[in-house]
Amino acid sequence: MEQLSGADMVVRSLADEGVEYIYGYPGGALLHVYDALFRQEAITHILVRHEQAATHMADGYARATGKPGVALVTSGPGATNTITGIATAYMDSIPMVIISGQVPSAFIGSDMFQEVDMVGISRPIVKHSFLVKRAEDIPEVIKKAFYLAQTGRPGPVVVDIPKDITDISKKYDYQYPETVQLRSYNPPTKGHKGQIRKAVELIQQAKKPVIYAGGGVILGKASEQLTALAQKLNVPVTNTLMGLGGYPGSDKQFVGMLGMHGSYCANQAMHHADLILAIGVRFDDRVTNNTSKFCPEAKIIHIDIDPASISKTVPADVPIVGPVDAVLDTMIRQIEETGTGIGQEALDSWWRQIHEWREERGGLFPYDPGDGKILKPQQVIETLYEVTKGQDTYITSDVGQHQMFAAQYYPFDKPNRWINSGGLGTMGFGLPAAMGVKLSFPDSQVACVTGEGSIQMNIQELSTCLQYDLNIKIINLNNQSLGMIQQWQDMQYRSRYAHSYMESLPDFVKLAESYGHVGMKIADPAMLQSAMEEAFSLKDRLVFMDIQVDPSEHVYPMQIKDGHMADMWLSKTERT
Ligand SMILES: Cc1ncc(C[n+]2csc(CCOP(=O)(O)OP(=O)(O)O)c2C)c(N)n1
Repeated sequence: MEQLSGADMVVRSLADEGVEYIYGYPGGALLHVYDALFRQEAITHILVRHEQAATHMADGYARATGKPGVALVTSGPGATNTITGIATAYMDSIPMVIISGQVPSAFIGSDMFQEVDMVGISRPIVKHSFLVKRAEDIPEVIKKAFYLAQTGRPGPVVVDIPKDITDISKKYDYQYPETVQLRSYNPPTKGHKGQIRKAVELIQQAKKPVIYAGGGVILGKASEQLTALAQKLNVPVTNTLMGLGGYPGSDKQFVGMLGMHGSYCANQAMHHADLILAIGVRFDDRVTNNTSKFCPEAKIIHIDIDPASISKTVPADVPIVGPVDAVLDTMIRQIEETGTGIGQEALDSWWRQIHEWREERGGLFPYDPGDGKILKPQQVIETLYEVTKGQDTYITSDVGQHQMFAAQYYPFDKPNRWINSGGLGTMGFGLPAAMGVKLSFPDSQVACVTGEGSIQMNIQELSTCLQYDLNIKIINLNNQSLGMIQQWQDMQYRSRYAHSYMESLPDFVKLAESYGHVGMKIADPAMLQSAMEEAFSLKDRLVFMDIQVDPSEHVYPMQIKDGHMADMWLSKTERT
């Protein structure tokens, strides 16, 4: 049998697992592993400038490819710098493996230099964690970590490895296991047929059905099944922020995103529905508004891989635990056998109502274009779509108004193309996530929609972009303020802008240039389209577009706190 050191086993196990990229940053506790990385070619290591960015890169890679992302960090501050990234992945159920160095086994608990209890600190935000005790265990632990990260409801897994265990002078038998056994971890492989039958019966009796589909459809690779089912039934579909692209955004059955900043049409449809087919969603508070007023007339079918998600905030009438693709396959087969059953007359009248809601507002997300002298953020996203549509484009975002504008105005027709931190809402996510995507899809367009607040949270990664030729496009919707905070301050604190105005901002053009990239500043609405076309034509350059937008713009609709789904502000002066 092949003999390898602990450090070499770590790297070989990752290669045998099929890992292509590791995003990392070295340190004392990891030097053996870095030496092993130096002596191999199977895996490409990307040297980030901050460990938080390593986790977001791994996360962006995972969201775009569907495969687990891998981050490698040293003990102590290296490990703690990953916490926000791990929590971001945990909240959105993203498969990720984080390998952290640890002080030598004999010194654990002695407050040694750069010692931190990584397993303890990360426990509430991981799917599982391992502290490796013997070098011989490394292959099996890594196999288990990947298995756990990507099966069932995916999530991040930490593998903490003390330095002595990776010692390059000691060798052990190496064999990467083909399978793993984990007692008491048996994620479901199919849904309960009887429950699916009950769901089909409810669908067949419905008069005002809506499909409410979330990130679970994308994670569960079930977009095809969702689209087939929705089109077979001819019912309206809404997506959560995490589910965008799970159903084609430009299809006529799509009524827009729902929830806090969802479309008038989607929120009305949900509120008045008599049946909600909830697929891979978690009835998040940013969707439901006050749960006691949630969809009063609706029966609820809830499909999810994670039994803990079912009836967590809103009780389900028909719960179905199982992988979304398999459950929908069975559901489609049953419907094909029995017919959709939905009465045509009732469905026609429901569609008439849906169209009325749509027309009443003049579209899904109408906005006031103003006098044409100042750029509106909505217009920037519409132009971004005009310039990139038809190409295979991935859009990442940070967190704030720009994120919501991107979600509302960029129709995503395919899954895995819209990449944002929905659950934790992590500013600083967008740039490194875009880098993880661009590495895996170098020929695709990758744009990061951001704000001047968020981009500064991981701006140092512009340096990594130059080193690895990550020629993404940064669309900075610069409103000179923490826009989403100011929106809330306008709406709830009589415009008392407590610490939400950025009195000093860098010259982003010079900043981009100093990192070796192209910077563009755009303030004139007439220049927007041509500037954006130019930026996207520079395929081998990173372009930072600093776009000056109307600082007084708000994101609408906005659900009214404690109301029902369809209680919304529709503009600064109108409410439902
Ligand atoms: C790490 C982090 N800190 C604070 C917040 C709270 N927060 C949410 S949106 C926002 C403002 C974002 O400003 P910017 O990036 O400029 O985007 P804009 O809203 O102006 O489009 C803040 C501070 C957060 N989501 N993440």
